[in-house]
Parts: sequence; C-alpha cells; structure tokens
Amino acid sequence: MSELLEPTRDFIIERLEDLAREIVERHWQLRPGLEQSYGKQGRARCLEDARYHLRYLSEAVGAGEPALFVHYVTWAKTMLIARNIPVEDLVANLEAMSDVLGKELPALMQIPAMDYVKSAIRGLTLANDSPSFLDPGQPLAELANQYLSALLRYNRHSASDLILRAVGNKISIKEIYCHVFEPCQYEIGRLWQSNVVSIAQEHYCTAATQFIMSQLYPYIFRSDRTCRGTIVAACVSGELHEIGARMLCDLLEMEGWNTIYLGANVPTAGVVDVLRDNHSTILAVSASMTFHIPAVREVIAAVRLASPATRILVGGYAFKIAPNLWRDVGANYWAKDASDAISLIGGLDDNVVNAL
Ligand code: B12
Repeated sequence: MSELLEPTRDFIIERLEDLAREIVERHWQLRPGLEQSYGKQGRARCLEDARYHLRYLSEAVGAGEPALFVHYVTWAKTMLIARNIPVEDLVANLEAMSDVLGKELPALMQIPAMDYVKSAIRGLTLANDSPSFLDPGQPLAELANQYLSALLRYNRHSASDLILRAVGNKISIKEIYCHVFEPCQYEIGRLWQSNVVSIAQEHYCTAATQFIMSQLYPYIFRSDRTCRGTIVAACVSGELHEIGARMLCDLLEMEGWNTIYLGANVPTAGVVDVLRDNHSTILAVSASMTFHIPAVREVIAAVRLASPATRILVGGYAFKIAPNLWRDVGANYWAKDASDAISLIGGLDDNVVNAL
C-alpha cells in the first residue's frame, strides 16, 4: 500500500483543478439550497476551499500521515463554525470529495485517499475546543497578557515599552521570544480562526511584533562574540510565515552562531547558492503550511545533490502536526521550537561544525 501513496499524491495534484470543480458540482447538486443561500460568490469560495482540501489531502496521503488531513479538517471546522457556516456543509463537501475520488482515481489509489477523507469526517464528530495559548501557568504569563492586550488596542508604543522595560529588568531575550512573542502570535492566530480578530488586526499585531523584535537587535548582535559557524535559514518557496525562522536565527546569534537569515518565500536555487557561497554546512528550513511540504522536499533534494555534507534541520507549524514528517521529507533533524533547536544545534558533533 505505502508504495502507492506518492503516486496517489501526484495524481491528485496533477488533476487538482478538475477534481475541485467536480467536487463543487457534486456538493451543490447534493445540497440545492446552497445556491440560494450563498449564490455565485459562495460557489467560488467553495471551489477555493475544495482546492485547499485537495492540497492538504494530497500531501497527507503522500507523507502517509492521516493526521495532517484530520488536523486540517478539524481546523476548518472551527473556522467555519465561527463564521456561522454549519459543520454539515463541511461534511457534505467531504462526502462529495470522497465520491469524486472514488470515481476519478485509479482503483488502487482509491483506498488510501478515501480512507483519509473518512477518518477526517469521523474526526469532525469529536468535540474540539481550542484553549488559549496564553496559559497562566507559563513563565511571563502576565507580561504576555499585557503585551497582547496592548497590541489588540493598536498600541504598539505601549507594547514596545512593556518589552523594553522587561529587558531592562534583566528578563532574557530568549524568555521574551519563547514566552511572550511566540504564544502571543499563536493566540492571535487562534483569535483570527475563531473570528474574534480580523485579518487586518492580525497583520497589525504581527507587524508590531516584528518592529519590536528589531528594537532588540542591539542586545542580540554583539561584536564581542566568538563565531561558532555559519547557519543558513530559509522559509521554502511560497511560505510567508517567517517569524519562527527569524526568531530561531536571532537566538542562535546570541549563542555565538553567524546566521544568514533569508526570510520568507526563498527559491530553492537561491538556498543552494547561499550555502555554497558561504561554505555553510548547516541549513534550517522552515515551513508552516502543509501544502508547502513539496517545496521542502525540493529544497532538501537540491541541497543533497549540491552539497551532500550539509546537515538539514526542519521546523515550523506543519512539522508539529505530524512529528514523523521530518524523516519523510529527508531532513536530518527536527525541533519543535527555537529552544529545542538551539540545544540540538549546540550538540551537533564537531565534524559538522568544523566543516564550516
Ligand atoms: C502571522 C501569521 C500569518 C502572516 C505571516 C507573516 C509573517 N511575516 O510571518 C500571514 C498574514 C502572511 C499569514 C498568511 C497565511 N496564514 Co497564517 N498565521 C500567522 C500566525 C497568526 C502567526 C505565525 C507566527 O508568527 N508564529 C510565531 C512563530 C514564532 O511560531 P512558529 O512559526 O511556529 O515558529 C516556531 C517553531 O515552529 C519553530 N520553527 C519555525 N521554523 C523553524 C525552522 C527550523 C529549522 C526549526 C528547527 C524550528 C522552526 O521555532 C519557532 C520558534 O520557537 C499563525 C498562527 C500559528 N499558530 O502559528 C497563522 C497560521 C499559521 N496561518 C494560517 C493560515 C490558514 C494562513 C493562510 C492560508 C491564510 C490565507 N487564507 O491566506 C496564509 C498562508 C500564507 C502562505 N502562503 O504561507 C493557519 C494555518 C492553519 C492550518 N491548518 O494549516 C494558522 C495556524 C492560523 C490559525 N490558527 O488558523 N499568516
């Protein structure tokens, strides 16, 4: 069965547009009331959703990780319910998807694909509460709360004061990154998903946090450090979530590493060139969206070909959902957060580091 997973993924990706259109057709036939309730615009959105569903499904099947699709569908349920769209619409959509896959996929590919869809539909019957990421039991919980409320009031001056004062009171940058910025960003995502904050508010909070991180650079870049080696970090092609990789680089700088942070949406060829030009043999690859996993595979394959000695770490939201995914994409290591990544890199054997 497992040798069929990758061809099934490729088949779905190649036929994605036709499959998405057929799913919407079938879904709207099954529920004629949709035309009346949502009209033409609703149909266009439904098509967009069907494309997303198929992209997540294909990648979950390709990686042999049903959790990637189950997690996505559960996430979609929260999104829709918060926007007054009944969960039955999602179920009907997934049932239409299963029917279409049963009709269009070659016989041997039908079982894995349809099984993944069925597990996701079963998962929808389970209650899923998504608690706040600001856990009062965590270090700096009070500061994180104050910081987030300042941002949600569009008051980045006050948010910045809170952080600069904390640094003045000897709270470390690492603690601020891990216990304030990171959980606040996750919480903003949860509030957006639950339709409590708008996309514009999320953009404001994210931009403000990036600005406040920049204010901390005098503490991060120190001229007196001894350089332990050079690490290149990049978000794969298409990936726009770049704060995680940036945070990792900032904290590695504080540990004595020279980091070359390439930011969001970096083309594969660019990553290969930067590694070669800087004689770096450690690459940190970040991906948040499951549908960017093909780009992770691509960059890893290209780096393996160009410089086989490179050690490749991966991380980001997608890898947290399916903790075995890092092996499947061909990476050497995975870490769930910046703190674990620093310990891991610190423990890399000298042969790797000396090759730098
Ligand atoms: C800000 C944000 C955005 C911004 C990003 C801007 C920027 N400059 O980075 C913008 C607006 C661009 C965006 C867009 C989208 N987003 Co968004 N976004 C977020 C949000 C709220 C915060 C991300 C963040 O800053 N996290 C903070 C950092 C510190 O955390 P992190 O990335 O996990 O990184 C840590 C670890 O993972 C690890 N790590 C990260 N990289 C690496 C690499 C290595 C090598 C290692 C070892 C470790 C490591 O270390 C980091 C520090 O500890 C998240 C919520 C969330 N839960 O993450 C949603 C979220 C990720 N987005 C989401 C979605 C749906 C989208 C969009 C599809 C929305 C849309 N319809 O357009 C697009 C996709 C864009 C794309 N093509 O990539 C969903 C994903 C849901 C899912 N099921 O997949 C989330 C979870 C929101 C939600 N709760 O619904 N988003």
